[in-house]
Amino acid sequence: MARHIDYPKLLYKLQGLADLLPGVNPEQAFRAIKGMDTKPHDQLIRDCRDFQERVQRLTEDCRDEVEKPIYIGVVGHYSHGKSSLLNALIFPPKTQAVLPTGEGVVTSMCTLVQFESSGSSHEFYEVETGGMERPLAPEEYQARVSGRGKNLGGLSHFRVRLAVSNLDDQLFHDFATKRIDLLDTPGLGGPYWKDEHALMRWIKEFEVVVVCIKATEINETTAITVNPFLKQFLKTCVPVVTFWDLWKKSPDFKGISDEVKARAEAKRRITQYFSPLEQFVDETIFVSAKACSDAKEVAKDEARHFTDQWNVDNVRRSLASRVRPSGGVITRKTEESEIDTQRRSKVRQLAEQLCSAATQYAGNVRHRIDEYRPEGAHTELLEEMKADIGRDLESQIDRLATSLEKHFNDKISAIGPQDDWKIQRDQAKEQTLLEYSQHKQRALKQILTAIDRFKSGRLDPLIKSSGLKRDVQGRLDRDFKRLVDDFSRDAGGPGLSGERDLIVTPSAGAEMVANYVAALQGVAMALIQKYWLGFVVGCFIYSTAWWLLRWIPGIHTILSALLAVAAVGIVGTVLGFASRAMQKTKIDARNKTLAENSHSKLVQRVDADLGEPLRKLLDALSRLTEDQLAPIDDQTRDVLDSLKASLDKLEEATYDIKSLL
Ligand SMILES: Nc1nc2c(ncn2[C@@H]2O[C@H](COP(=O)(O)OP(=O)(O)O)[C@@H](O)[C@H]2O)c(=O)[nH]1
Ligand SMILES: [Mg+2]
Repeated sequence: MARHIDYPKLLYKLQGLADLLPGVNPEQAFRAIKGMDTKPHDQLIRDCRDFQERVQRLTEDCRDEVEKPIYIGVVGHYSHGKSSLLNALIFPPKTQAVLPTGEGVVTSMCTLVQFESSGSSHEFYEVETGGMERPLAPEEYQARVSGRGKNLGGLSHFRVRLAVSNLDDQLFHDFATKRIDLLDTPGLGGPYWKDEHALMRWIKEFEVVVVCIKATEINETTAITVNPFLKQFLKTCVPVVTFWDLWKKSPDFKGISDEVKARAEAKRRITQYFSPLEQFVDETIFVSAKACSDAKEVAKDEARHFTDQWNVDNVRRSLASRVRPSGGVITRKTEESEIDTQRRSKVRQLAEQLCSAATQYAGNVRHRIDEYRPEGAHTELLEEMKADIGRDLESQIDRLATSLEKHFNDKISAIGPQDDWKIQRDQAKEQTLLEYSQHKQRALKQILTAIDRFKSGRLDPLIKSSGLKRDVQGRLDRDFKRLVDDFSRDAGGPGLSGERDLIVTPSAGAEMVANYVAALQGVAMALIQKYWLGFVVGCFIYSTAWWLLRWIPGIHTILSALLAVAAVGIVGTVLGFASRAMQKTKIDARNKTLAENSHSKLVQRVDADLGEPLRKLLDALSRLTEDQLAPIDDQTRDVLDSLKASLDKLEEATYDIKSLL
């Protein structure tokens, strides 16, 4: 046998599931993110909203099904004793009838009779077509239901809530716990025939219908009014022949004196006229509700045919058999009544539908979350930008250094020994720097174009999909552009920082001093080492000649002239040394200049001139972008993570529900 469903537990779990639903809609959370435009997440939000609504609806359907009352209708021709039967069924004999009864048309509108375990007194309401309710005093109800007093336009039905504690039968406790309601209907064929539509609506809701047929009117007239309704109703019918105390008075039973035969005749007539009741005819109950309510004693000769409650208790038993497990006594916990089985299968079907829809939707949404979850793509992209542009930059720097080196070296090398080194060198420097400036402009332009291309081709689509608000995006664009423009203006202007120091022109002063000292040393050494003997001999001969030949007139002039010639020779030698020293100084200066402007040194200086500021620009650009995108990404991730957690909880809740089915 199928498992029982613990309805209170199921309702509790359904409520738990419904409570989780706000968590599966990230709309609010997304909207709360500052500077965030939800557009990229709109599809996800829509999906979640759909999900939320659908699960909510299914949850409510399921809850409604659990809580839905089961309706048992009492139908029949008017004045065939429907209200009387209900009164006798529900209330102890000799109590004042709650449902009004009487000759002619008394019940003008349906009355829903409900049972309440906890209530202490009966309550009466009128229910408007829109569902609004108004409490009524008991007498007011009696008057209104009979159509007396105010007209009933706009009313849908009456509702009576009976406190079970005031009724003695256990059956109604069952009715209260199982939410089984009885419906007293206006008689068919009466002037309230116009209520036919209302009755049709109710008929669809009925699980069981008690069909009252007056013993004296089991005929075609009654059948014509009752059959159209019965044909619409395909579930269980309980035929009840009312006024059974009067059968003998009916010409239909003429010639029959035996009650058993009368019953057989009544059943035959039912089969004859009421074809929809044919399959239930064996279970027909013969009652006298009025006699029961009046607590009229059953005559001795009738005692065979009536219980002391005039068979009204049989009607109660018949209903109990449908409400309670077979036999009326719950022998096993798993045993269920027919009504319970039906309810369980419906509830199970709806709950399963709910669970599978929830799981499926949760799966879909999870899929979407994975699609949308920002995994720091912008950080990666900004790194890529720095690396890409950095590579470009390196090759540009190398190219610039090479061309600097080539131009300057060529010019320096071309300075001849006769040229003025300083002037020529400074000219070479000026020209080289001028050319460098032009090359640099070109390199800059290329790099800035590359940045621009990277921004529009790679960064912009990412920024767009990030969910950054349009105005924030605009501000980011402007700031980005401003940084680039500021840089390009500074870099393009005359004399970017350090540009003049690109070419170093070292002074060769130290070398010159050293060279001249060396030259002097050379002269002195030459004199001392090579000519000291000659010098001494010369000095001796010269002074001897000066003294010995003093008698020769004019000899001193001649000797002086000779000394002058010798002195000139010495000075010439010294000058020769000096000029060599100067030449050497020039070569030293050139070599020193070339060494100071080697390729590697030039690369360093160009890097300081162009590379460093550009790298700073790239850092600033990436920081700017990161500062805008990172918070959005972080918060988006948080929202999506908590959405995921809610989905997990929701799925867990559906597993819980499934385990109850
Ligand atoms: N003799 C007799 N009278 C009955 C019986 N049931 C109902 N009545 C009377 O028949 C009249 C109509 O009954 P009511 O319950 O209002 O019929 P309804 O229009 O079908 O609800 C009332 O005056 C009742 O007292 C019965 O079993 N025997
Ligand atoms: Mg009635």
